[in-house]
Amino acid sequence: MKISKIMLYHVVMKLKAPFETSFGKSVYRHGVLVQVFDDEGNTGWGEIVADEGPWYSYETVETAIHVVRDFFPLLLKDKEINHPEEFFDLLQRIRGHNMAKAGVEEAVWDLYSKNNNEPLYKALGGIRDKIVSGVSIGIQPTINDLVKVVGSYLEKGYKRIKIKIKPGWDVNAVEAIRKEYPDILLQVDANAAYTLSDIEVFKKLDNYNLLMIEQPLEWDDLVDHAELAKMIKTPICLDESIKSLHDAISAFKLNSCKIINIKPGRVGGLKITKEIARLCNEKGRGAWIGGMLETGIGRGILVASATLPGITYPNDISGSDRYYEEDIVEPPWIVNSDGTISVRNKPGIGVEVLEEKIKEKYSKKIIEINF
Ligand code: OSB
Ligand code: MG
Repeated sequence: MKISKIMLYHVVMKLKAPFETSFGKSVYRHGVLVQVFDDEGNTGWGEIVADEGPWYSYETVETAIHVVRDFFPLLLKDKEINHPEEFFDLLQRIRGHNMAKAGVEEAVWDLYSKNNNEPLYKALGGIRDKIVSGVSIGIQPTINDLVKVVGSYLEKGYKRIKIKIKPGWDVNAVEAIRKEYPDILLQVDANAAYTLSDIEVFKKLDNYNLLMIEQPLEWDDLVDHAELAKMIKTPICLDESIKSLHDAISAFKLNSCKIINIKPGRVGGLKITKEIARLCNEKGRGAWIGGMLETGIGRGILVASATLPGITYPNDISGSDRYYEEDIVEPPWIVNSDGTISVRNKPGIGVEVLEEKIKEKYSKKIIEINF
């Protein structure tokens, strides 16, 4: 296939409840939906998970639009793509901008698997037809609120709880949850809010049987994490620091982490997601798929990714209703009563994309890129 056109939709969707992390509070989720067209007019969908501002990583909605619009056609025009795994290398000259690359690459995977009449998870090499869901709970107004929110997700069937932590909202939050729920699968995510000088906090967190602590230190660090890993029992999971297969290899060489939260957007797409999952498997390290509050399009990509061999922990992939009043796909993603999400055995991502709704209700800006 050849790509003949890319449409970008800068969408703005109101979250059901504000999502607060150590790097800020989101009321609306911004993102860029991607629709690619091949030379026969078939289409595939993907999602660029960059946020409005450079808070989680340096990419933003506008940098992603800039890079896709101004540099992708140069590298993709007239290029024959036999398999989506070839796509990442076509963009090799572009340094970084993994979220922009991933969103378009995912759309190529969707298009390819639709053209082959097979579900995306099968095209990827997935090995299971349902994935273990988990929920990521933001910082709440009070500890009491937090314990209530945790309870409400457990009632809905979620089997693993992750809470966001930051200095002043860490040991106290974990202690309160553990008092009420001593045995649940519980983990914490600091989004890079600490330094090695906070060792006393990490030592205290060691007493609460946490599954893991995610990205405690600086967003692109590997060295200090390796030092911390020697001082605490709780396994370290890296998110922000792992931006490529090379980072994953380095992290394991240095023993910076035991587990990787693989986000397809952060690493540049599904090809690299597969490679990192394979590496984790080979090295006996843990892996799971992380979300970025995606719409139903990106969520379908996450679900397919979580079927890969090598994915060994519950994922940050919740039902559509955890995020939004309504989704932009039909049917929305639903968590089964056993805390899993089932794949859809339909071609591609396997959902109907509600194009009119995207265009009329949620798009702030639509960009057409002709090749
Ligand atoms: O650090 O994992 C993170 C959301 C936005 C940015 C960063 C993160 C998150 C989450 C939410 O934790 C996971 C989800 O999509 O439910
Ligand atoms: Mg994280």
